[in-house]
Amino acid sequence: MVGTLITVAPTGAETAKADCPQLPTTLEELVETAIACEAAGASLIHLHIRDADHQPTLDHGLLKASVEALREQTSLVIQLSTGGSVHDPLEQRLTVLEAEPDSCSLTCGTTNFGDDVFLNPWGFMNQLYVQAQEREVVPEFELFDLGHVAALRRLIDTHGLPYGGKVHVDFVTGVPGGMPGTTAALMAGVAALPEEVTSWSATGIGRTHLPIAAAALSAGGHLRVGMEDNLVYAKGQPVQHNRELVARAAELATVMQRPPLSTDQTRQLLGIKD
Ligand code: KMH
Ligand code: ZN
Repeated sequence: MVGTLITVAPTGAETAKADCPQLPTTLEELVETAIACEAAGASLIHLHIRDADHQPTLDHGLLKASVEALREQTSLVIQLSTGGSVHDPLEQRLTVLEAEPDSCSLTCGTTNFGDDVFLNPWGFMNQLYVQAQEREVVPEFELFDLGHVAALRRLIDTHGLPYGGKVHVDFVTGVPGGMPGTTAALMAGVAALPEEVTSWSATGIGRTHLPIAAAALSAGGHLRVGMEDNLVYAKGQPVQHNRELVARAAELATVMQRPPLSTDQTRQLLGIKD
């Protein structure tokens, strides 16, 4: 497909609302953000939600309400994070799919994450993989490191293809402890991908956001942008709204002759059910 899938990851689990009041944390803010980002060119939303105190939560009722509100008010593909925050227990992360998203993240291995550890043991990945197959949810495989590519190979060999028959991966680069946000590291990851992979995207954390977007576009990849990954638009210019990052990504993609995919085209690309 010649166009570009633009994913927006608007909130994440790491930034405190107190430190960044423009971070969308309430359902109202999330819906407003999603509508604006869809209009700017995003076709998929990678979602972490917050509770009434703006703290990351995996509460089932809140997840379900968020999925329903976004489904009602946008046509975005809705991807729930199963990564949560580094403090979320594995058992609770396994309940996320009960909220019936279109897609879910599935990180292919444990990684150092700043001063913390983002835990994804083999047994957990397997349970999530099978649960996604059974619930007809399309996983997006998050690759923070080259070793995660090997784990993806092992998952496919063990369980066959995911629901929908497509394999989409997202390189999350530039996390302190994971693969660096450099073109060389990204290209090493792309070169190592299993042949079953049908599409890939990439994001760079912090100052690697823009260079990784440019590298991904030039190599035929898709883009993930958003305040989960980057809070600075340019030097001295904090991001005020996720729309700014999506609009810049859409502009870059269009200049590269790969304009943003529509939500229908993204559903087709990823094998999401209608
Ligand atoms: N918040 C990170 C610890 C995911 O969404 O699946 C994990 C994360 C990955 O953001
Ligand atoms: Zn996430």
